[in-house]
Amino acid sequence: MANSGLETSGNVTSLGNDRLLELYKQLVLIRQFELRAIDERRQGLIPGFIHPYIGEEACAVGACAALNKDDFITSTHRGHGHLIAKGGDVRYMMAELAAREVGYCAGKGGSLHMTDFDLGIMGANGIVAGGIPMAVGAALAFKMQTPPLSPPLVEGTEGRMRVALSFFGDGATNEGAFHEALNMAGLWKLPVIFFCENNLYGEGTPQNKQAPVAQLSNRAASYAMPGVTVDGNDVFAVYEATHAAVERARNGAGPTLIEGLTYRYRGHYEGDPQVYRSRQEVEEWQGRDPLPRFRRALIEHGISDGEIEEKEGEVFALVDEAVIFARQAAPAKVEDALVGVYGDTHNGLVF
Ligand SMILES: Cc1ncc(C[n+]2csc(CCOP(=O)(O)OP(=O)(O)O)c2C)c(N)n1
Ligand SMILES: [Mg+2]
Repeated sequence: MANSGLETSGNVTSLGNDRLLELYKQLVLIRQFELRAIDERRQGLIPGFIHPYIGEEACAVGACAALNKDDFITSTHRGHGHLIAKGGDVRYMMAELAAREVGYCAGKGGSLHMTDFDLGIMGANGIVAGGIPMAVGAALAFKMQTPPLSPPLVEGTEGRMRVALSFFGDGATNEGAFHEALNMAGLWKLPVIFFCENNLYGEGTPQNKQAPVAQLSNRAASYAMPGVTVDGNDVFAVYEATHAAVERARNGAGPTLIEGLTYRYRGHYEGDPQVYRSRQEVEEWQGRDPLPRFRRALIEHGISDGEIEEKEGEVFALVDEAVIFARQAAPAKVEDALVGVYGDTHNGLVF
């Protein structure tokens, strides 16, 4: 789609069929994890809020496919998909949603704060645009550490620039933090990728009532970086744009703003009455569902129905296991509420 100065270099077919099947598994896992979490919440296992990502899965999966394990991401209030695509463990995620002490934040953070530093996940974030400056900080550290001052997490990557990728919504691009972060990243040519998931709404406000520009990638021009708009429901398009941005960042050429056009099929939060949009609009977007679309692409690549169904079976088993894990785990204890607040450790993590 629209492009200003970003060359695409990642050839998605070079990923190979095994990798394509893994990406499909991630798409299905994100969706099934959330459908199950919604169901378990109704039945009382999960006490807090859930902002479902259903419909937007291709953004997380396509973007994270272009990253390495030791690259970092920041996420949002709609973060389950980002965590799963970066390798998050659905057992600890479900346990966190259920406020269990084995959960990602010891059962104290819920959906909005899940973090796994070992996987480069700097956390979901309840503050709109809050993760964007954090990614810029990580990118500044990566730039200062290249060649690395300490041994790299992944062997054989000495001297290679790590990158940070920040996921955020269309609404976040109207926050001051977005503009300040892009300004600094553009000025210092930091290895960071800004990934805007434009799902057309910030809560119940349509995007055209919150921003004076229709194409949000145009905002990149103010900060001297390429801006590109892609079909955010197409894993291939997202992967290729992100791959190009990552190459650029690793080579020291600086940041990129990517806008993925997508749509959430459920409410802003689970329970949202959704009075601000029509059923017809939702159905139109459901016709562009990223999952059946990627499934068809796999068949075109010569992958069989049987191989695909095997992956789907693995997903159902993982989600079942996650629910059993969460149900059987001990609840977080009130007396532990302040543990981890002031620089002590929990499960080996320094807070
Ligand atoms: C700084 C800040 N302002 C307002 C809110 C309340 N809020 C939570 S989500 C949201 C909408 C965000 O829209 P967008 O960035 O497009 O993300 P989406 O929900 O569409 O994924 C708002 C306003 C908040 N959490 N933080
Ligand atoms: Mg939005």
